[in-house]
Amino acid sequence: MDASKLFLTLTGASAALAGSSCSGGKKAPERPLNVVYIMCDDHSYQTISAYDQRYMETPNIDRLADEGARFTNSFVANSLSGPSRACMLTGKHSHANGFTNNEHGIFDGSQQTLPKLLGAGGYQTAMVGKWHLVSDPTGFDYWDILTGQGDYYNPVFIRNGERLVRHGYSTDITTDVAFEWLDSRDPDKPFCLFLHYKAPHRSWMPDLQDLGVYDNVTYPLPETFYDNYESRVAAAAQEMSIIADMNVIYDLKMADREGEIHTPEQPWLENYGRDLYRRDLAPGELVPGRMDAGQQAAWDAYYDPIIAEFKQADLSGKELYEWKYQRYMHDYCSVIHSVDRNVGRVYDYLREHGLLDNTVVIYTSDQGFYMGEHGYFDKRFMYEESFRPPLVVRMPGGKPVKAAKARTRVLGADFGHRPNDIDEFVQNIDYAPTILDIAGLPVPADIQGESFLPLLCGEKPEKVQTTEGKGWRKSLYYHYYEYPAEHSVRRHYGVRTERYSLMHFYNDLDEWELFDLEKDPQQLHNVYGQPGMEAVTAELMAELTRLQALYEDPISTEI
Ligand code: SGN
Ligand code: CA
Repeated sequence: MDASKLFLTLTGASAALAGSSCSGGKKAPERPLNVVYIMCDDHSYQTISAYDQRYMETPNIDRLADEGARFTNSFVANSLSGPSRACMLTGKHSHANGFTNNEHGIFDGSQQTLPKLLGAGGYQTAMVGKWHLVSDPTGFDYWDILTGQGDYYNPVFIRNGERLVRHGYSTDITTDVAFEWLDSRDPDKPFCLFLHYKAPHRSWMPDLQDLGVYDNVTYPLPETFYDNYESRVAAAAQEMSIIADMNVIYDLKMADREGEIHTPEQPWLENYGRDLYRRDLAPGELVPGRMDAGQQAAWDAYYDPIIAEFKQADLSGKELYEWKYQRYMHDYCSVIHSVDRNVGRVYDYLREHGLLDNTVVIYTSDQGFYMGEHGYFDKRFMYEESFRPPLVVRMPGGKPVKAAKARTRVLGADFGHRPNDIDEFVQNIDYAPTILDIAGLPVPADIQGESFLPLLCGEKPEKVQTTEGKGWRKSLYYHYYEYPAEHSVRRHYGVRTERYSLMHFYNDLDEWELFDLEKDPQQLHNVYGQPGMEAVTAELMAELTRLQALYEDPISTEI
């Protein structure tokens, strides 16, 4: 192991455990520490009120941030579910852990992973909820996973290899299963619980109790909703546009009981009946992953009048586009309402069982998501909204973190400033080393991420392995692979520094994009090749090359 890294590992862990800067000089947290790692699927920072107050309130997630830290420069290495999960489990970029895309990936469970390292260090580990890595989980004491993407209603789980259907709503059930495991664990050993919700993945089906919860809200249209993609070829070539690709039946649930609906602008919808958007729904007996008759009646009671009104309105053009945006936001935010409630349940469980003072709670998502920015839904791009997952960490004892003074500017997103913000660049390859560090366990040298526990302890790291010169890392590497595939986002890799984002789209395109996030936080103007950008471009190219060499990315279309 790199000596400086070892030093950081030890100082970080000891600061946390000795309760110095992390506990404000008060009573030290009991050791060893437990970890509850909560990860949603596609949860945008825009729909967490700790980050953005425009859309909805998330008091339970906000409380975690208030009682610890809010990360304002948190990024992923590859903005897609399976790859993101593999990065988290291994602490390595996609090419190094072998799981580059959802379509062809099968996670190699024989490799070194976080749960195996925790287990060897005396921890109990459980993986509950969305897994999405195709092969069975390895290295966990207990696993109870949703099949594939998972279903919202009456989902199928695989519990330590045994298939079973659980009745109810996915987010609630996933929390219930986690509680059952927590209740049955050995109380004398520390634990790490991976609690992975399927919500709010497409097609954004709310819990019955939350249908209509935001019906009186009109969501502000993002400024870039009607982006014309001028100067950005790949940005235009995608198929994740709310206007062009979001389906009013499949995504927005607008098939009536007769089964057919179509609009002049989307005649191809003619062939789609209610079964398409209702793949989670079926009349009659309980079918795994589908609603039962009672659930369906409650669903229809809410949707039928909306469907009738939609048919009657016969919208087209901008009226239709903006109606789609509103419907999308209503569904998505209603799904998050349930997630936030369940985060509250987890908090209450920890409090009621006396675990809040010796447990670190992490809340994040497998990637960021578009809430209509650039006209998009989905993720995948290295553009800011999908590159940035939310990340908040509640520290044992619940005191706001006192972040060290050296701050990185937050460009490309407008979060305002809070005293417990950690503005340094972190990435999901950092989660494994951070959790090992929290556990007081050594971080193997081949892990590519860095422990950010020192940042949570208010320390200024002297040096980390990915940085030339002093201090914390100053740039991030990104690589997205899933193309050709759904949504048609081209393969690309790139480098993000405090001010700039440089990316190269390759395969059947050969396009570079460069954004000055200080002048153009919304990334509307690609300045690659513009006069005056030569020196900056050369510097960024050198940094990109350095990172590709450091991480040993072969840049091959074969992977
Ligand atoms: C599904 C969705 C896509 C989504 C991918 C990946 N289509 O294929 O919209 O991009 O998952 O999402 S759907 O018709 O099945 O809803 S990921 O978060 O799992 O990577
Ligand atoms: Ca996802």
